[in-house]
Amino acid sequence: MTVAQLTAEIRRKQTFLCIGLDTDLDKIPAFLKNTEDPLFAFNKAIIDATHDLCVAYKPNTAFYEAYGSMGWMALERTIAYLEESYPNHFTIADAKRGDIGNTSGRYARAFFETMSFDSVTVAPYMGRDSVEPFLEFEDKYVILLALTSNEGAFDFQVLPAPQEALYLQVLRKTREYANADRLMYVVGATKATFLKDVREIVPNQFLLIPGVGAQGGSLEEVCKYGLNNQVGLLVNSSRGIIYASGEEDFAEAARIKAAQLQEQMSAILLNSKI
Ligand code: NUP
Repeated sequence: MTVAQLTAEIRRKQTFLCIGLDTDLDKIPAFLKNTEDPLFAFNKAIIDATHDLCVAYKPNTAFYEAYGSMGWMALERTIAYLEESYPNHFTIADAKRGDIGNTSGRYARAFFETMSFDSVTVAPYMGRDSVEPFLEFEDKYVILLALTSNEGAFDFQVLPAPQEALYLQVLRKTREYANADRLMYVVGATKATFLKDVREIVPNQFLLIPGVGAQGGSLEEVCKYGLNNQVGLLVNSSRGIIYASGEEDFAEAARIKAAQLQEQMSAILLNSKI
């Protein structure tokens, strides 16, 4: 899926919602736990109930790795199901990888070839040669961590280094790695006001914004500072949607939460005439 196709889907569906599939066996409804592949059964029900309200799905690989080969298989089934049933959704492997070049190349192969994700999140700490192997895969996207949503982001990411904050230098340097249509950035919704500075350096790139919902970020604030004239945002909520109910009605409850966000997004797009 290209960025142009993603933008067209956002306009068509009036939503830039990304649903996080952070599927945790301790949190899914009890009746699913006796099924043959509970993680996949949960994901499939959530996807079937919400696909018209969002443009992207983001499984965080940690939630699958935690269960060993069973978890990894559920992740493979989930991405295959999305590709087969809902091919117009952008898929993000939230894996936060990055290593010396040949190792990054293997990570890229795992997510782009063995599984067919459209994009993967990458930590930029090891620099250009750790990111480039991911960029070698045509029509696939790298989403670099710029300013993360957690409190610990203030430990290093905002330190002056020395001219300006480290995360701003990360943006300035890494935007040379590839065009805006191959690189995206993570900026936490909990740091919405920082988006003003982010947009000065990367006006055209898509931003993946986690932190709305369980982490308390504000969609309005994010949009105020982060929207560009192509929309340019994917706003993720994981727990706030997928665990709306722990009972048999979990998928309908997830749909209601996703629909609330979709309605807000639609109103914002209308008001800002994008
Ligand atoms: O800065 C980041 N913050 C963040 O929460 C970068 C991320 N990739 N995430 C991920 O987004 C996090 O690991 C989780 O998968 C999701 C947020 O989930 P929730 O707070 O909406 O449940």
